[in-house]
Amino acid sequence: MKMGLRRAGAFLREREGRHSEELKLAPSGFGLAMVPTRITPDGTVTATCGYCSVGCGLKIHLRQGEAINLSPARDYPVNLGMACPKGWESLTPLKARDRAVAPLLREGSGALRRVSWDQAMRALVTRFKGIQERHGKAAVAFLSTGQIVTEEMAFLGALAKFGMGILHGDGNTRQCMATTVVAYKESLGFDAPPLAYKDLEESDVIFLWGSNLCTAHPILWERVVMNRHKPTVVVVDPRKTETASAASVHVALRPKSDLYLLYGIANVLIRNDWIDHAFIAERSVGFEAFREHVLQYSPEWVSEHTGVPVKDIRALASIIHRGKRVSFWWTMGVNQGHQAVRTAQGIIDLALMTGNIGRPGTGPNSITGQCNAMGSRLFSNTTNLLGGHDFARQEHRHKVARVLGIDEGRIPRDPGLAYDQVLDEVRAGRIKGLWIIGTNPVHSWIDRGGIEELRRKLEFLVVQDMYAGTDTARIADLVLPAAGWGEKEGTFINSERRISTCKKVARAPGEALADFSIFRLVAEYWGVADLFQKWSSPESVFQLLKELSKGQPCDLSGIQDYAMLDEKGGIQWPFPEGEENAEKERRLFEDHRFFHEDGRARFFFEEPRPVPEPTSGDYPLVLMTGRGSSSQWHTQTRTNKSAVLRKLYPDDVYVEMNPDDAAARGVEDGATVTIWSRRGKIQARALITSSMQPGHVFIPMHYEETNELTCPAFDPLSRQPAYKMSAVQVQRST
Ligand SMILES: Nc1nc2c(c(=O)[nH]1)N[C@H]1C(S)=C(S)[C@@H](COP(=O)(O)OP(=O)(O)OC[C@H]3O[C@@H](n4cnc5c(=O)[nH]c(N)nc54)[C@H](O)[C@@H]3O)O[C@H]1N2
Ligand SMILES: Nc1nc2c(c(=O)[nH]1)N[C@H]1C(S)=C(S)[C@@H](COP(=O)(O)OP(=O)(O)OC[C@H]3O[C@@H](n4cnc5c(=O)[nH]c(N)nc54)[C@H](O)[C@@H]3O)O[C@H]1N2
Ligand code: SF4
Ligand SMILES: [Mo]
Repeated sequence: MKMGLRRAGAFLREREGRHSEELKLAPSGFGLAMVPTRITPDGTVTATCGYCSVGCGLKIHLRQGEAINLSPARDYPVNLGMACPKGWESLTPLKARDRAVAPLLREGSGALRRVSWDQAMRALVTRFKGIQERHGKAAVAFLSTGQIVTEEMAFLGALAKFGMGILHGDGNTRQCMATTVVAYKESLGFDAPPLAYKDLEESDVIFLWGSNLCTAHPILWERVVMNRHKPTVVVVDPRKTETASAASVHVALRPKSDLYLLYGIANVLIRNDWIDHAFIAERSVGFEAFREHVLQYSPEWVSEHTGVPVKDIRALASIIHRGKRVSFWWTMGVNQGHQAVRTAQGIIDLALMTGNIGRPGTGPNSITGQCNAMGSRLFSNTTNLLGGHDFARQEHRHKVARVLGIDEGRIPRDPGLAYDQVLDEVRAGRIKGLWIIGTNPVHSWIDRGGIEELRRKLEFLVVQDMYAGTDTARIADLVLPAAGWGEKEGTFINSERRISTCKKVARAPGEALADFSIFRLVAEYWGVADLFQKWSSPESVFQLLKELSKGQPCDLSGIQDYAMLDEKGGIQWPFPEGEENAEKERRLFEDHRFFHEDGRARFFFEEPRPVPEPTSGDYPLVLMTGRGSSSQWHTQTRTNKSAVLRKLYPDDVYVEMNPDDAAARGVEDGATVTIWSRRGKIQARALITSSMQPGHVFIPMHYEETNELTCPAFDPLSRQPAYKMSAVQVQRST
């Protein structure tokens, strides 16, 4: 460790020397050099938006290398000159007053005190190493994010698992995309969303399943609007959302009855022989068993479970049959459930049995959530070994060790525990050190009361965030101030597998550092900098990621460098060496060859299981949670910094409820109500609306109260939390 510290001192001095020019400019003396890379003649750079997974291109207008304004990029293939309110307001949260500007360490007195980076790093290393020495390597874990650049995710994953001996690390993508990952891997052989956004313009039938596209992916909805084929848009959602209101057909099924509906539709398709026999016979495995299974799901029986009329179930099958190019898009209404993987696979089954895959306007298409959820799925070294590899496969460990130039013995043989299991280990007293990066679980984790309780069990909690005032940073022992989007370089991967760049167009405040630089410092102080000599800058890491991806379905090796990504407006994977046409849209499976060894896709199915927390006399209402408006982002650490965005949504928590439920409780619109579940009790303002079915209520996830109510249930295969259904009661507050 001594060695590590000495080197670290040298590293800091070297940094200061290297950036002396810029240090004179930066008031704090710490921000990294401005690198106004690849500025176009009009004085702008295009950077990918740092909020949602649509990945819009934002044209940043610069003065002396620093951002002064932005506008949506017109020549960018994703958004074609459009952006939602969050995108327009991207620069505002950088200037917020509660930015974390220096490391903070909790003193004996309990207060957080400003310390130097050297003190912060010594504390991190001493405390985490001490815990590992006393309780074993597995006693320290990390929880990360889908909102930092791929190069940083890969660095964290490699540093933690190959350098620090950490066995368990997971990301907030578990809350979001884990279901899709398992579903695609099992069904198609790799975590490979087949879509190109253009498919939204080319379908004649579009199913949006458990997706509120207008609110959560507004620019993808614009792409639907651009569709010239007068598509039939079907929205499957218990709520009449903005998206459902704009659709041709709204299927208001009962919460978590999707599996029945999917099998009911499959039943009608099979009984009418509306299926693609050639595709099924030549390109898939397991259809016979699937057929046997769904033949039990008569429309009448399915109607009883879903509340969807028999004639509507038949009509949905008929819509699919009549469609020439049918695409199915799903998000959290599917992924966040107690049987989510099988539900996602039910959607994939429908696409496979009708041959709606590998052609324009088709596909079983999962839309990702965060700006870099796809980067996290492939390169965070959590569920997958770097580059979409498998920890359990010797040849994969060997390849990764060779590319990184490290000893193969450093690579664990399994991916480690999932998010909820990490927290269970904390509860059991076996994990005592936790490093949280770019996520705010005290607000966002299911049943947040549970997680606050865990704080007492931890000996040392490190939180690395842009803001010192987040719910999670406030309970940390050590806060590491991070630069945010716009203050650093790297790449994101969006929902259509497009890799594109982020730009450094602003200085991080005070002593805040890019996550990348923080990971470099940790490597130095931990004494493992030797392992990361090749990891000198985001772009050098990008070169490593290219090498790691070679031969994988997500091969990026044909992309030369960041400049090429900029020139082409991002590039979709796969783009192997030798591939020439970067502009071509890359829809997967055009040759109907899937990533399983035999090249065939698989059918999966399962008996629907009862919901984990059914309603009852004491808790008669179903609580659903999700996105509230296009101007709010998650736990609001960023979006609530913009006065413009704040005007576009209610400040305080509200609950949407049906007029009948409100009347039965004597609740008037705007009244304060008390809502309670088996876990907690909150107050909210009632918003009475017929967009809710009787018996259902909805609370947006953006308010810190919401997860006091949610029921900690998980899909057993993906371990994704089932945020979409808990049992509650509502009463007028007295
Ligand atoms: N403005 C904004 N945009 C965002 C985000 C944000 O915070 N704010 N977050 C991003 C992220 S990380 C994600 S993951 C995506 C999420 O994007 P979405 O998944 O579209 O958003 P949600 O509101 O979580 O859930 C979608 C819908 O699922 C419905 N639903 C609930 N239960 C069920 C059910 O049992 N069956 C079906 N079929 N539907 C059900 C809900 O009523 C809701 O309308 O959004 C991304 N975009
Ligand atoms: N009830 C309910 N709960 C939910 C959901 C739901 O539908 N219902 N949805 C779930 C889903 S899909 C998701 S994705 C999660 C999201 O949950 P979180 O990940 O907790 O939400 P964010 O607010 O995006 O948290 C990101 C944190 O990273 C910080 N940050 C931003 N940029 C950077 C950076 O570059 N570096 C560092 N170090 N920090 C940065 C932000 O300030 C913020 O504190 O919530 C989940 N929780
Ligand atoms: S749709 Fe998503 S990527 Fe596009 S501007 Fe809005 S938040 Fe950013
Ligand atoms: Mo998400």
